[in-house]
Amino acid sequence: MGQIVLKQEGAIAVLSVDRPEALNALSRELVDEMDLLVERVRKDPEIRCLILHSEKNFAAGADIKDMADCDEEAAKAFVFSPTYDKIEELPIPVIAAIEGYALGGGMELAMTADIRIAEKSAKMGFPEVTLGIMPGAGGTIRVPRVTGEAAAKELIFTGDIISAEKAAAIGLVNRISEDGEVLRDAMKLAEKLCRRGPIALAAAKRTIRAGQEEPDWKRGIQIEAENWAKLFNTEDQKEGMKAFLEKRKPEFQNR
Ligand code: CO8
Repeated sequence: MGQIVLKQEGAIAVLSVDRPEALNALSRELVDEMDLLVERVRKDPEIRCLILHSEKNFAAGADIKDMADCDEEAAKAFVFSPTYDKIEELPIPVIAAIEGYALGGGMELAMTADIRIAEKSAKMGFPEVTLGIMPGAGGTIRVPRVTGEAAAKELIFTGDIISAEKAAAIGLVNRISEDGEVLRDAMKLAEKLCRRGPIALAAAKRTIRAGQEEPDWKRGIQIEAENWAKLFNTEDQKEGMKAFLEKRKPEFQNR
């Protein structure tokens, strides 16, 4: 216990792995702990943005020592996905701020975020095939979604560890920060998102996801129109538009 930490600064929560001796590799116990903290974030209406960030290394993958002796049954029991799905489904923006290595199950954790920022010298990749396995916590699903299939296949098939610059070029990260600045930049972005309407942000997040999963684009457009119209039931819509007309900044409610 105690290898994962949740800190809160106002409306922003920062979830960090604290296992420097193993480059923040993710053990099963650690992910169990993470699950409880993610649940806490989900239930706390004061939290409007979550940042995933760990000092020095984001996470060098799932713990290889934990997995080395698994057979198929034990591997089936070795699940990170429910926790990762919970993060992706949080009704608030999630930002991954990546320092050092983000590999395998570590990069899959970063893929649950809505926005990824990497520092200049960060190193990312999916080295699973070099260990005789493949990504197993959403990598084969979430990576092609953001990079397109061809870039995802190159990354996952080669197991290459790539630079922040290459990651940005294929859309794996949104942007690059100077070394040592990534958490500061993520906080700045989070502060901006916290000033936006939280109910509208949650609806936009839900609608973008629904659109990606909806094979019929006309149905996607319809879902968008329905979700858009529902926002006119909210105080935030009244406040946002009133504030615009009164030439002042809006004060949105907690989610
Ligand atoms: N698991 C366990 N220990 C690790 C891991 C890891 N993933 N990564 C690093 N460590 C440990 C090392 O064993 C070492 O420990 P010790 O000091 O006790 O020997 C310590 O961290 C420092 O590591 P290195 O000495 O290797 O540091 P280097 O700077 O020389 O190398 C690397 C850094 C390149 C990051 C190297 O450590 C490395 O290659 N690590 C493994 C990376 C990897 O292959 N990650 C993918 C793991 S598989 C995976 O994530 C599958 C996900 C599927 C999830 C599905 C779950 C259901």
